[in-house]
Amino acid sequence: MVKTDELPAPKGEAAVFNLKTYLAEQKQLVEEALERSLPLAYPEKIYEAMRYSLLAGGKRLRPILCLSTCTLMGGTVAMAMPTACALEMIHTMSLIHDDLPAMDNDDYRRGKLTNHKVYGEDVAILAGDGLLAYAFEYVATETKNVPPQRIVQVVARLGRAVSAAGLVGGQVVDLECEGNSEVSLDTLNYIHTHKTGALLETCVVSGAILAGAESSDLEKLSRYAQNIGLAFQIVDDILDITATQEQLGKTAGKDLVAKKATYPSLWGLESSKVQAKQLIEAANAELADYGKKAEPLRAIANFIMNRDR
Ligand code: GRG
Repeated sequence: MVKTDELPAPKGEAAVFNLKTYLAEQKQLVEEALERSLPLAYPEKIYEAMRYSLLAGGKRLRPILCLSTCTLMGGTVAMAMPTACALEMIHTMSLIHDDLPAMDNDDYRRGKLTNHKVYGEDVAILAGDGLLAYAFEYVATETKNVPPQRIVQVVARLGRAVSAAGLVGGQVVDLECEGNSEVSLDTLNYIHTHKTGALLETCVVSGAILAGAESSDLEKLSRYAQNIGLAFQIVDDILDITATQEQLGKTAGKDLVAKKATYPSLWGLESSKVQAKQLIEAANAELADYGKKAEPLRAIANFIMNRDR
């Protein structure tokens, strides 16, 4: 049964009904697929730790973006679901590692104790590693009715997104900038286009590749994704200031305490909102050629702007 009340209520009247229903249905499909993707096995401890974080909820935006783009480009949900699950495994791995004491050191994530708080740092590191490796295995072994050359392209994209050219690179620069409130806009953009944007772009582009999209479509969709990726992070920085721990499911107000450079610290809250809105408009402009079919991607972009967690 779809529990729509578990989703954050988007603001804006027109968006409420359709978007909420769409996201709730897609989320439910993803939750069921994730539950099936990782059965408990021996050694139970590591599978439990992996499942603890993978099945802890979250908005499931990354898999939903992958599924929505695949269907927009003429593919099916079934073609994209293994990749959608893999993207969530990779995202979850990055959250587990990000929360470790050696990284961002957080006690709460998705409204629950972080993985290392429950299983210890050693098992949490391994749970992240296990999810990362399994993501690649899962795409390669579970993707059906898709030409192998498209699957290889998706695997390559996933690898790049998590590599030093993606998440890892963004995280390293973020760590280097710790305690430095003089970080330039270029550096801040580098951190977030890599830490947050690279995986979001891979979600969108992978869905399109699986459906056999033309390179002109891939280019438009990449630009859509880059714009929503940056907007997502700006909103994340705003919510760190304006939302509560209950809303976010993780510690709020951390950026201010750590004197971290953020978009609001560079631009102020109001200008940050304006910038995020402009990025969402630019993202939606990339979808102009697809008419009504692109409604889910437009709605997701608007949701990213208006989310409250
Ligand atoms: C070990 C290969 C490897 C990489 C790890 C730790 C790390 C390198 C990178 C950090 C990446 C990171 C945590 C970026 C933040 C992205 C972000 C804004 C997460 C929050 O995403 P939401 O709001 O969360 O979609 P939910 O819980 O809804 O899924």
